[in-house]
Amino acid sequence: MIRLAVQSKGRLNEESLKLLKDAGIEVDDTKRKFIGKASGFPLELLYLRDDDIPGVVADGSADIGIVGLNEIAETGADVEVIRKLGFGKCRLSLAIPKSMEYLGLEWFEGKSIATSYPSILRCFLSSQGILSDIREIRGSVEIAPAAGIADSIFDIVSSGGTLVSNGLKEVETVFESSGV
Ligand code: PRT
Ligand code: ZN
Repeated sequence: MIRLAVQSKGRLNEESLKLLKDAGIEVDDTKRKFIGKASGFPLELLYLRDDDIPGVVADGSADIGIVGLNEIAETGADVEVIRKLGFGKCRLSLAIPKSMEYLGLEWFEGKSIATSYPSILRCFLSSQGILSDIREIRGSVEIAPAAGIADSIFDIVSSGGTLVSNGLKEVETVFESSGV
């Protein structure tokens, strides 16, 4: 029996289950609980929050998982990426209020940056020799500058629409991600 960890709900859930379906593996999604069984294949599904997937694969609680590469990088979990999947594509970028002039990374020196990905950001900034005040927030990162919580943000960008509607502009792409 193989145990596969997938996101229980959210952006990767549907595509993860579709991948199984396309491979001829039926999963009873209507009775979704913590653990699900597949029919026609010796597979057990663990439905988890995406943040927890790298860890359960690393510690062997699951044999394999489907998760965003960004979560693997952020958690630093000791897992092997065996395949990039064609969905969940996004990037992690730095963004600042659109009225501000931006000439380069030095802009961030001494500034505060709100993010849910402090580890990836810390690693990037230190590689660039920039010292910033990283403020970890769990959700709605894009409202932080307007709310006066931080000068800028480091967040997931896909179409860029969320940044625009919050009066922000993307100035540096730091990390490219997809489902893996
Ligand atoms: O509940 P759980 O913890 O499992 O889910 P979650 O809320 O943490 O994650 P979820 O479901 O939002 O995203 C899961 C994964 O999808 C992420 O870790 C990424 O790998 C991937 N992904 C791909 C995205 C996006 N695209 C995306 N656009 N994750 C989030 N967004 C958000 C982003 O945070 C921002 O608020 O969408 C907004 C930006 O989108 P645009 O199109 O306006 O730029
Ligand atoms: Zn999450």
